[in-house]
Amino acid sequence: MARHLITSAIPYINGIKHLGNLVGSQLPADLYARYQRARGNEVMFLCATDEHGTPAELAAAKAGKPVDAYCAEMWEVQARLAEGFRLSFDHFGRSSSEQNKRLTQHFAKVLDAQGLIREVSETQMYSHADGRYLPDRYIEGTCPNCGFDSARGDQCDNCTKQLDPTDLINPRSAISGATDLEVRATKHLFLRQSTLRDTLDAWIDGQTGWPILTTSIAKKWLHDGDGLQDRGITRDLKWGIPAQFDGAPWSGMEGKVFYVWFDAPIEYIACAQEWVDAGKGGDWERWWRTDKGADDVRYVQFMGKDNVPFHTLGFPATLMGANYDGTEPWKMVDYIKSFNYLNYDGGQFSTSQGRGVFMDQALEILPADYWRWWLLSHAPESSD
Ligand code: B3M
Ligand code: ZN
Repeated sequence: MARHLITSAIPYINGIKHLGNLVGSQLPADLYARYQRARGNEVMFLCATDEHGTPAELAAAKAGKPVDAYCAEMWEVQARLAEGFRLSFDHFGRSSSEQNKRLTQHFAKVLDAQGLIREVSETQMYSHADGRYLPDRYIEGTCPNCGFDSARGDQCDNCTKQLDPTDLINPRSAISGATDLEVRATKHLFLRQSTLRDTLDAWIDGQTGWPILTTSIAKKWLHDGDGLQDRGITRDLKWGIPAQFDGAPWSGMEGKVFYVWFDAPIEYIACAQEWVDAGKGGDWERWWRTDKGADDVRYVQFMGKDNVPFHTLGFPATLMGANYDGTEPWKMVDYIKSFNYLNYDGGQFSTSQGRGVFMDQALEILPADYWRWWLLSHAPESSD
């Protein structure tokens, strides 16, 4: 009996997901998990909510709720909708769990011990109108790469380029629209991804049969322009995992949290720990540590194309970096299945604009199996 570890990209907590989100990650992952179980294979199928960072803070503020209460409520809503669509997760976790907090802080400590973290003094946008720093999605502007006028501070949704807020042309606050922004100095931890560039490049070259969509996006960010840049893994936010070393203070990082894209993929592992702590199983390491039984596991990830850079470069850099000296051999992904966008009425689905059909509405219209069949038979594999 072969063993299959399967993860779906973990949806942001900031509202009910639309059918475009569903068809690009959770639904095909569920199809694959059911297929492997039907073949008699042992399956561990994990998903969770992605609860940190600016998407959560912005959505909670809009709903007028404290962010922790908002997340708890929305986790419940997303878990019920997943049941409604018959998504057969072995566990549906939360990136805000204690398990993920401990594991994320552990990775930061190990990466630092391997010499892969450096402190960087950098500049950040401060908004006088909003009385706060504006990291990531708190800021919008024109993409310096493709000219798209609604690029966010962390990434351009049009060309997928990863950005820093200070890269944006004509930046504005996503909260108030204010443009009286001041550039201020602040200190952050950076993951020295550039050190791992050749290792990552060789690792991707060594994969056979990956979808061209996956490898082309990974190769683009490895080789285009300045290549793979070191990335800031902390933020000046209140909500998130405190930037500490295995729970001990990290001098200079007081009041800062880890960047959501640092802790979110680590939740794939923490989710298996949550599965154990929920009494559903006894051993998570045989899925995640190759020195503890995971060497014969086949690990497949599912995601939309906008998530590919973080899964082909960012998260592998975390895992490879933690094993730089060979002491923490984490299970690396064997196959990354990525999807183009499902469009709605000639344009993109949009959560922020409420454009499209959302999971709750869909279930009011038709039973889940109709949607499952239609979406999976129209999955956007070769183009949007
Ligand atoms: N939450 C983005 C998304 O929902 C992000 C995925 C994280 S996967 C570790 O599309
Ligand atoms: Zn762009």
